[in-house]
Amino acid sequence: RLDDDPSRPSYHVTPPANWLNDPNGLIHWNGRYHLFYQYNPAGPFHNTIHWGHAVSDNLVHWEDRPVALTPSPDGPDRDGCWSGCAVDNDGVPTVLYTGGRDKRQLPCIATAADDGLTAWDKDPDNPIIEELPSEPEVLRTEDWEGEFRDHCVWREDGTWYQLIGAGIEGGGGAALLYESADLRNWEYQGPILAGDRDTAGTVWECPELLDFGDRQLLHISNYEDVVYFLGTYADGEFEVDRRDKLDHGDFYAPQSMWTDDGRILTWGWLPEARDVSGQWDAGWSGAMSLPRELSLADDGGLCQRPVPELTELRGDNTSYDEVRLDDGESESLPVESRSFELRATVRLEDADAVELSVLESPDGEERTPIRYTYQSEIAVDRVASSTDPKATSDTQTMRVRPYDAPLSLRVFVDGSVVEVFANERHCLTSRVYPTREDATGISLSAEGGRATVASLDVWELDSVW
Ligand code: DQQ
Repeated sequence: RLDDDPSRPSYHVTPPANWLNDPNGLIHWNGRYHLFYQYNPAGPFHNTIHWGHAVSDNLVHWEDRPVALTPSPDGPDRDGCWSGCAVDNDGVPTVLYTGGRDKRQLPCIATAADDGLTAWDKDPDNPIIEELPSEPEVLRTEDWEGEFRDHCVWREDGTWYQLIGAGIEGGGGAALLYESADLRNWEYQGPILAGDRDTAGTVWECPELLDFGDRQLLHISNYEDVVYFLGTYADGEFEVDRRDKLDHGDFYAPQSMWTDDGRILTWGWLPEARDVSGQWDAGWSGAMSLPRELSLADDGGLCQRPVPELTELRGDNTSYDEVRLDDGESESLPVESRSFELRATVRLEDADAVELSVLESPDGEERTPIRYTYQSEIAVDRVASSTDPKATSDTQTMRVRPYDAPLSLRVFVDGSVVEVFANERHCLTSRVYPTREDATGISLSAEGGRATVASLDVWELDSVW
């Protein structure tokens, strides 16, 4: 593992070196949590994608496993083994993924050859779907004979169902439904939901349907954002009653695992926010988000919280019952770290905003402020995060609810990751690249009035490897 780079996260899953993108094939199998991911072992760029593999007994500590899927030179996945999911087919762990070959995207299937899920047998009949659906017609581009990929598979009353992400000719993205008795022969049923191109993107990648009992959630990745729709899914149709983004920052193509104890855990790809030459210099690219537990609140909204297991990583603690801030006053915390969790309750009193600045150099040349304003907005300001011109310098924002109560904030800083959870509902993840060794400070300040930060804790977090 590359590990001497201060930008390398230590408690977010990363590839041992080289390139990582989407989480794939998430499965809790024989008591172990398996996380596969889009991986290029040849370098820190997206090409000839394999499936990398990491495994954990407790969702906290991870171990690298050998590459699990490799493109077959003569197979339908010759150009890449793209995203897909895993299911338990009556005791046979099975993955469905997209093979790329020439200009085609071809659904493939493979079954586990060992209990550790380290080797997979690809089905000789791959691809399992060859014809593109014609109603509605799948979008063709210069690069692709059909935008038709990524798989979400589940079983209901003995029948298998599958969603494949697509783009529709003349329309927007869509999640297409298929049905099968045996995971190999699939019958097309039509879109469960299709988006309006202007508001939901031209292609939907990595669709996933999650069941919360009487309500369902469908999320899709539309090249820019991960949009989720909450509502009800029945008889092949998704009825939307609300929609938002799963994360408002650098987070893409998430996938979820149903654990044996009935939880829905979601990981997303945290792409880099530095240019390709910066990634090339680093020798690695991409990290996974923390595993997030998804559930529905009493008011029907979506809750997202880091899995409770992560508290096991907590080391040295700095704690305050209360920090009172006057207008313009700034308070530095006695912590120097690039790898910590901060938890606090923020009350604005009569202030316009409270700023929590992380990865801050003593002179403030490099710093990443997380600003909470009276308009109930959280902004992660990357304008001064790094003096490296290869790093993105902008501001990412999200709205938080409820508007009138104190804000409960959890911030996870890890090398180049700043992952923010607000009110256990809204997430904003940013990638930042301080260059200075002393960009490890944390400070708090208020603007335009007084504010209180209560129950403030900072824990240094250990590595998960
Ligand atoms: N990444 C995969 C595709 C998917 C995209 C290729 C989303 O299967 O559509 O690496 O990031």
